[in-house]
Amino acid sequence: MAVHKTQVGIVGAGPAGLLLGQLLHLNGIDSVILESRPRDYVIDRVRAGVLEQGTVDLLIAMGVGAGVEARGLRHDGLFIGFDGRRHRIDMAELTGGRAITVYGQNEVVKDLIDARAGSGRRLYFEAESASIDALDDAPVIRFRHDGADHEVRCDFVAGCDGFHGICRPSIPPNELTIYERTYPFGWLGILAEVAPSSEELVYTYHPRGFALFSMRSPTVTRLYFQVPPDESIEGWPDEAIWDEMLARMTTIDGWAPHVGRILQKGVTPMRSFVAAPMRHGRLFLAGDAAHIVPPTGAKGLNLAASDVVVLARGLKAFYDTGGVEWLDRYSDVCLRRVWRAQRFSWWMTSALHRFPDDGPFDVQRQIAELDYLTSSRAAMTSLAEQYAGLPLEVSFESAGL
Ligand code: RFL
Ligand code: PHB
Repeated sequence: MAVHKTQVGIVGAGPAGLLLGQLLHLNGIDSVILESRPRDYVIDRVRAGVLEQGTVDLLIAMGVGAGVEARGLRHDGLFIGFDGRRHRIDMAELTGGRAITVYGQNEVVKDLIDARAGSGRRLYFEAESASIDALDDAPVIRFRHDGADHEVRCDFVAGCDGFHGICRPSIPPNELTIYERTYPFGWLGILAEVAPSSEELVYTYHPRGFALFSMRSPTVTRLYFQVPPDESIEGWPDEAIWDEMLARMTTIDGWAPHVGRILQKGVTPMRSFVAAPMRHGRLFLAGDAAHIVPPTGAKGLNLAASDVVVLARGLKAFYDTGGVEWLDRYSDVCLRRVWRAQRFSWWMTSALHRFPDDGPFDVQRQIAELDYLTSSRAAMTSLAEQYAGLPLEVSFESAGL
């Protein structure tokens, strides 16, 4: 049995685990990161694309912002499409200059893995954590790596292992309250090798269902549309996908996505989920391990980032002074932001999707809501400030940046 000793054992090398590892490193706190998947799988996995202003500022403050500054696409606004028209919401003008940046989650993860390598701190790929024990006093994480049994002995465990990880299930069920909603649809998403036909995102409400126009770079378009939750991707040849995209997104004035070769396609279910509290003994959950939002608000990755800033602040205070006040407040501080993002994501989802049981009344109500949203400055400002991101609860300085 190989034994690894460290201050913080981090399970999962997604955005939450990698960001936390780097924040701790910058504060001189050691960690070991365990990731069940191979390095290339973690980097190639296509997921989120929208970074809030605060997440971009965080990457820059952490010294890992060179990629997002060079290749990130700053968007000052977004479009809401319905009734065959696109309506622009000028986010920057409405929020005093705040914006979002399109930069793939896989790019963020790659930049952070490079930074981890540069820090000389330990990160094991293909190291699947099997159990965590002794969470009340001296935590131990057991994992398999290179055909052998290993264990990490640490002061704290950060459960950054996503929705399907082992950290949340290792908390006794009677100590957690689960809040959950599943939606009667999923998203079929594609990555296409073609220049985006709009410089900003377009969220479309259509009688056939929701559709979203996004992008990854000046040569790669990312598109989604609403499908039944159990839809099989095998039933969707590329041509049928393009027909459906164009049917939902083409506007009266002739705007439509450019069609190109599909590089990747898949179906994602949609759910809202919160596990509270986000802490048990010396285990702290962060990111998707503790909460899932439907992707309509583009909040998942950004919440993972805000959680770990709060956690880093608490761990820094502990190692600086022995004080546990910030660690004790971790769950409450995070959950306030999590619930506001949940509410926003639920609202965006409800406003823009067709619900199977909805009748003509609901359709007219939805159109009236979108009409109000795109014509009232107050309503647009509300969307803009939430989409660009509500302020973080703790300052970067207090987290040692
Ligand atoms: P992750 O990224 O799931 O990382 C968890 C990591 O833990 C590993 N793991 C284990 N490692 C060791 N031992 C075990 N037993 C383990 N079990 C699991 C996993 O392999 C994995 O590497 O969670 P994290 O770090 O909390 O990050 C969360 C984000 O990935 C997620 O919230 C976003 O991708 C959500 N999301 C979006 N968020 C945004 O902010 N903006 C967006 O535009 C956006 N679009 C999206 C999205 C998610 C999507 N999908 C596929 C769910 C679009 C889509 C389609
Ligand atoms: C994406 O580009 O993948 C994306 C953009 C906005 C969303 C969700 C996903 O709301």
